[in-house]
Amino acid sequence: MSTELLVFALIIVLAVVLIAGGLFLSRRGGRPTPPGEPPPPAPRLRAPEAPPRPTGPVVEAPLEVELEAPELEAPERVRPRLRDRLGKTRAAFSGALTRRGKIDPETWDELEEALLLADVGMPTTQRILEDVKARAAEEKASDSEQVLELLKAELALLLEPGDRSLRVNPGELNVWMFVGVNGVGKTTTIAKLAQREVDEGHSVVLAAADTFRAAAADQLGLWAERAGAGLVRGQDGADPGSVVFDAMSAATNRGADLVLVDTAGRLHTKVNLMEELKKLRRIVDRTPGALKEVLLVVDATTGQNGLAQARQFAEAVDVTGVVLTKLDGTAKGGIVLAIQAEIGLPVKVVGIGEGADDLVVFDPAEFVDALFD
Ligand SMILES: Nc1nc2c(ncn2[C@@H]2O[C@H](COP(=O)(O)OP(=O)(O)OP(=O)(O)O)[C@@H](O)[C@H]2O)c(=O)[nH]1
Ligand SMILES: [Mg+2]
Repeated sequence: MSTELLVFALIIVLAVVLIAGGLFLSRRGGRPTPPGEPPPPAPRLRAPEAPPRPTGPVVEAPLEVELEAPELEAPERVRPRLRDRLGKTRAAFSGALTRRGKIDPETWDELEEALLLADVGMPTTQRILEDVKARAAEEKASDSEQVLELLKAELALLLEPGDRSLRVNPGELNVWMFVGVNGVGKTTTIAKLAQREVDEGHSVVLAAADTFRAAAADQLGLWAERAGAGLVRGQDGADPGSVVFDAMSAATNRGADLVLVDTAGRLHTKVNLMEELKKLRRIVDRTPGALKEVLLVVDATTGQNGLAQARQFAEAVDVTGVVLTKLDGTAKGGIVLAIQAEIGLPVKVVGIGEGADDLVVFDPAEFVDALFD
């Protein structure tokens, strides 16, 4: 064999090795994208980058500002479903018409009992019953299956009106205030919403205006860190108004989108505490148009007492909507209907657990579906 032939054979072997190596490496790089299919999105492993620190003089002592959002690993989130957490209220509602068949006076008694058990409250229960009875007569409904369908339609209709959006106008300072009695879930709700808003790319500052309860600001600080939000806090016992003022200045200086104001829990019957809340609102109102939401947080497990709270808070600070918490552990979910029908306040979001993701935007149709098997 000549030297030329040997060289030729060597070149062929080298070419085969190079092509095989190339193919192997491209497989390691992942599934090739078929023509016409968009490339898969890159996995998001980090929280959005923290915006720069404020440039101007922001906050005077003794307030503390932690605006550098920490870089956190953003875990994959699985949003819980309302239906899965509404078991107890559903049990109360689905027990409504256990006796299937022809409508008789007992059908209506059963329905009334179920609605009251689910804490819909007497006035709203009566209103629902009257409407369903009238529709049943109109449509000449004769069996309980039809009544159940009419009931669903009536509940959806009752919950339909109301603006359920939580507003964040781009390019301006937006403030949401959270108010309510003690222990209803204000701070937890702020944490959940902060997480959601940061995930949506908003720059968020939490204002720890609960300076009354020791450790309240620490609790908020922990949540701020987890969510990648900034925090403005005062010392225990400091004037909550100054915390709100400084949080708004800090947010303006850093160009933040949203300030979430955590207020101390207070009894709706305590006049001086309700006056303090009005004052906080006035401080936010000094920046015209900044206050987008005043959210009343109501604990669903307190049932009808939530209505009295809603009335007093709405009167004091002009509430824009309700956050109904702890819907996961109660059969009293019917309070949603009472709040809407009797106070005219839309439930905007509901808390269905203690974790950062346990919050869902309230959707009337989804709620009504979730109430029945
Ligand atoms: N099961 C359940 N628990 C909740 C929910 N929301 C809040 N909690 C719990 O309720 C308790 C009180 O929550 P906080 O957020 O501290 O309530 P708060 O209104 O800020 O309380 P104060 O600041 O003391 O007035 C905590 O144990 C929370 O984990 C919810 O949707 N479901
Ligand atoms: Mg709190």
